Amino acid sequence: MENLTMNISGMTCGHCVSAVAQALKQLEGVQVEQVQVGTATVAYDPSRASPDQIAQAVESAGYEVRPVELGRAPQSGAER
Ligand SMILES: [Cu+2]
Repeated sequence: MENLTMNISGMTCGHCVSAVAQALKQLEGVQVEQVQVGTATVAYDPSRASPDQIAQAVESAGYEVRPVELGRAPQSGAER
């Protein structure tokens, strides 16, 4: 299992937390580790799920995802 932590914008309350957790739980090969307002961490099986799929599930729940541990998003480190 690999870990994936996402920054999620658009989350404001407990309802958002459960909506995101729900969306993640429906994915195959994904285990929800922690969901909080603004961030979610999952463990996933790379042979069954990809970070893209995981991010997409959150996005289709209505939130915007910025992956922080994909190693491919250019990070300026100047995010206020
Ligand atoms: Cu909410």
